[in-house]
Amino acid sequence: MDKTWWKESVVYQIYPRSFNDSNGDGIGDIKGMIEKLDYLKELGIDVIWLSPVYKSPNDDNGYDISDYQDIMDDFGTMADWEELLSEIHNRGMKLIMDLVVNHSSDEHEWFQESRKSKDNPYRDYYIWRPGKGEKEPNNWESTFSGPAWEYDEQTNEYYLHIFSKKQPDLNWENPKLRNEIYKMMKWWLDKGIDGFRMDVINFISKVPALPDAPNPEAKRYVSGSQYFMNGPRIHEFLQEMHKEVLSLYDIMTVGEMPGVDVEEAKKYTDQNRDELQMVFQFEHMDLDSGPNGKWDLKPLDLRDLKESISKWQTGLHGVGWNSLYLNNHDQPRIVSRFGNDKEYRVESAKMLGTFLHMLQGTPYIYQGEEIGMTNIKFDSINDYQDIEILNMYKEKVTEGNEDHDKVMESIYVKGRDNARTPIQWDDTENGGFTTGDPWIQVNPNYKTINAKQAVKDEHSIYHYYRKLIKLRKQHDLIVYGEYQLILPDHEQIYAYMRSYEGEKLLVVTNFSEQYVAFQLPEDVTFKAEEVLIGNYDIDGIEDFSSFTLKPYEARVYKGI
Ligand code: TEU
Ligand code: CA
Repeated sequence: MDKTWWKESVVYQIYPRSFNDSNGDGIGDIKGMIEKLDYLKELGIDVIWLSPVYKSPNDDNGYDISDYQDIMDDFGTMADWEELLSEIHNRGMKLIMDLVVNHSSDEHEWFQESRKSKDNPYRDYYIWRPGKGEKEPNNWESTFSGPAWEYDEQTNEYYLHIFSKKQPDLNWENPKLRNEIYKMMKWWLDKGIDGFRMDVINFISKVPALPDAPNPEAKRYVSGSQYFMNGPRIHEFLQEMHKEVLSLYDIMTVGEMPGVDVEEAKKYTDQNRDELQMVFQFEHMDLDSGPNGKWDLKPLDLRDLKESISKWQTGLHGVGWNSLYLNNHDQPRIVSRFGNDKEYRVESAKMLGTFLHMLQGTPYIYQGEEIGMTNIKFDSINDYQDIEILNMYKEKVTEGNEDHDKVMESIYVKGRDNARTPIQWDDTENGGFTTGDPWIQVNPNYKTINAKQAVKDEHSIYHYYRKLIKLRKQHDLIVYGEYQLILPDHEQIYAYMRSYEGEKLLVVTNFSEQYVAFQLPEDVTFKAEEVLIGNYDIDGIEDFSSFTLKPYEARVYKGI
């Protein structure tokens, strides 16, 4: 397997609005980020992924871009951004930017032109269709509730929007549009950035006929994802992008891809195919949902997690490359989700970190994960800010007849705002995030959970993460080793081996709050030589093949 810097890096995601506010307007900003770069360097981060900071009316917190080549006023100026880039580079870190090109904002100049008339030169930058009688062109549902089509009076046609109606989908069938995007990408790369995280990039090629999706339950709108996820021309488009842009730079690329499976991911990430380097896949994030989607709550069965992760670990080994993540700005906080944010917050956060960071792939840490930040529970729906949550609530409760309490419960468990409350820097008012009124309320647990406390306490999650990151730098085994699952049917223990050039790693993690006995299966050959890391004190290596795990305990042995 080829060795490269992006396989050996650890990435930290910044969600700008909630990171650090430097001027007291309640909104995180670029100057605020610069203030915290030393904190990230200390943590051991190699690459920063910055969620969108471009001009945007903020219908979806910056994922609706109205100018790809300018900075949002809330966040600062282009000069601030230039300073950020050079301060990141000065510290030996890299910066990757979010690339949101499945859709733009409806306030983008291209769309303003596009909607003017059917023969406007920008008309075909977007996806316009006449209605079917009084109805939308097809029955697709928007990710953020309601139809995926919006009627526009000016030309008596509808435009497609897989996300909000302020996020019209761009028409990748149009070579002019594709060239504009490539030009814009080069403009950023020429400024010296180190790569892109590509938003829903496997949605850009749609089945041209845009057919109705099967609808056996006769719902008003249904998901049309089979007609745009991994669509007919997706690999062609990515190969073209690679040729025109990506191949010209030594950069890192990761494609966010809902609905991608291992076979498809091999195609996207096989370096001989010249597409991308890695993908964010969603399989492990969907395991605690029932058949009716993310709001349909279901407890995690650890065996499902093992099956899924193992499939990806072995499937991409030697072919493509994995991304490793348990958190981002779209997911609830992992310690509240697969861990226990009450009695065992510190233990379970460290256990989950161990589980993830010892796998093969490039690890992503989402801001606040390194201090074990938890989900939020606002009493009132009015305190939530996320368009997905608000639209869903309106559709189900305000306009529908679902139970308020039941819907609030699903928001408490799965809502995206769980991950979007401001970073808790210290125990002063608003967690030191802002001196003003924060755009979304700070989690009241900031008095005990905050970065200042974590940095001071050598037993904190923060210092444990530092160690996990350092270990990856010290051992090629952790980066490149082959993965082997052990105890596939155990309901509490997730254990696996890694092996590389005669060295082995045994990772044993307890996903429960019980004391559980671990016994190394007889057909696994391993002899421990040292304890690499663990979240409880252990004496030494003597009992490595048979021991009792404490609640949420994690142990990593290195040996042969
Ligand atoms: O997310 C894409 C996506 O399909 C989901 O993760 C989805 O937004 C959501 O979590 C539904 O439950 C990307 C961005 O990460 C997300 O923040 C944006 O809202 C979305 O694309 C549109 O740009
Ligand atoms: Ca600010």
